[in-house]
Amino acid sequence: MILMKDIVREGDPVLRTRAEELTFPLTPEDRQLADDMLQYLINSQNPEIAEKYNLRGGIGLAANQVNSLKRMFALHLEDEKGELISFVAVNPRIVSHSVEQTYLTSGEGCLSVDRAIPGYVPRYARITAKFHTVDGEEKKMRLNGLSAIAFQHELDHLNGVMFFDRINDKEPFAEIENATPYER
Ligand code: N9Y
Ligand code: NI
Repeated sequence: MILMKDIVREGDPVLRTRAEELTFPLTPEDRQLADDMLQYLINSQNPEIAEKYNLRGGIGLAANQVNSLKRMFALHLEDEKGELISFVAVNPRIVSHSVEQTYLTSGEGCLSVDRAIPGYVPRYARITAKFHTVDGEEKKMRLNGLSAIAFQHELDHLNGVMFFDRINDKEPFAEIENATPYER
């Protein structure tokens, strides 16, 4: 079971390192890691379990954050239509995206960052993503709203990028071109 002590924090070089592509079939260890990452998110969103184990709630988790440079991340969230978006993405990529941007009006946070960093983080409003499941099956998915924002936050982790890298440092709340804000 992944706990907060297993989550790497800001300053650790693993968060600034590009994660490596996986080949199929995954090893039993890599499958276990995928399961554990998704389970962390599920547990962290369950009030009783989160309190018992002191888990900070999350909707996404990238392998870098648990000190592994494997190209995979987990997402577990309910989108604006009330649909459950829950999967592990292996070797994910964005194959196309909208010109329109979006950003969380409340800004972003990160399980690897123990401080609040104010500012808008520009993201594509809509993306078409491709990735492999843990079984090696190729998936193509259109995402928008919160799920698109979260996918981009996680893909950034796999590339060694942190959300605050994308904040305008002179004017953190400067208006973002072509953007429709996302109110959570
Ligand atoms: C976990 C992050 C990923 C999200 C940050 C912005 C988009 C993806 C995470 C810190 C604590 C709160 C939590 C969060 C949330 C957001 C919207 C609606 C409901 C992965 N991480 N959080 N960040 N929750 N809940 O660092 O989930 O934003 O890389
Ligand atoms: Ni993060």
